[in-house]
Amino acid sequence: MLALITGATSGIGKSTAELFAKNGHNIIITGRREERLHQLKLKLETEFKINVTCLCFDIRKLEEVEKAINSLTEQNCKIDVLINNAGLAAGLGSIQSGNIDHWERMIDTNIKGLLYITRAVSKLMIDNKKGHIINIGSIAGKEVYANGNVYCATKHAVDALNKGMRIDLLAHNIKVTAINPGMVETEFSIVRFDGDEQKAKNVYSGLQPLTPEDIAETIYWVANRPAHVNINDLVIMPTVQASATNVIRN
Ligand code: NDP
Ligand code: 8X3
Repeated sequence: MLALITGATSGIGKSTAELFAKNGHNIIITGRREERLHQLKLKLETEFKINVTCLCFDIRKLEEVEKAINSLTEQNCKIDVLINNAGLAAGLGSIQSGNIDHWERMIDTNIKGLLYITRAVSKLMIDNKKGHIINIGSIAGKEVYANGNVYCATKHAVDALNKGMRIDLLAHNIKVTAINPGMVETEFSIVRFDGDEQKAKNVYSGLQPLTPEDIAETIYWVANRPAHVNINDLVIMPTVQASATNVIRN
């Protein structure tokens, strides 16, 4: 199985790359931080004797996405699984005082970037007569919380696209799955709060969040169901979290 994992330089994407590699699968890893991609490639190829292809690009830029995927076509790579993981939250502000740059980053990455790469890879999967697209949504795509407005909207869009893709790709033997996590401790909150590590730490203080490995295991399980089985949509939360805002802290 050849898996392409977007956003593999940290968090959920990195853990997913590690798990696929550990299980003997070749992988394609993407992200903007080239040094991290190359370090991960070196580590996984040495440790697990598999092939890792690095594609360094900004998923918000259509030409970069298409160039990267075309380079795979030239090498006749047949992608079995696309894991649409690259994404971010930027800020936590009210609709009346929201930061426009934050809004654009989220919309361009979580919606438009996901669309660009899905369009390019799904064509290859159609030619290959099979495939599996796994979209990383969020609890924020199932409900809305105060000041989460635009991030929640982008993840609601992923929820809708997940359903739309499944319908459009039905005739092409392509499975489509969404995995929607609650709190996972990664670089997510550091990015959300523009590098404020203390603010990020407070998000997870006094509770046990999910780990990126928990989500990687779920992705791997979903990708390994028998050919006739598709998992449509999963919500996965820490035991101490019931909704985006209902959590138990010590
Ligand atoms: P991280 O910040 O640890 O990882 C995000 C990844 O996305 C990085 O590898 C980053 O790579 C990549 N990325 C971000 N922007 C771009 C871009 N413009 N172009 C290419 N790659 C980009 O966060 P998580 O692992 O937590 O997030 C992964 C996904 O999980 C996201 O879609 C997030 O919304 C979702 N999620 C996270 C939850 C959480 O609580 N952590 C809960 C629910 C969903 P680089 O910076 O190198 O480009
Ligand atoms: C990340 C989870 O609750 O911060 O998607 O929106 S939350």
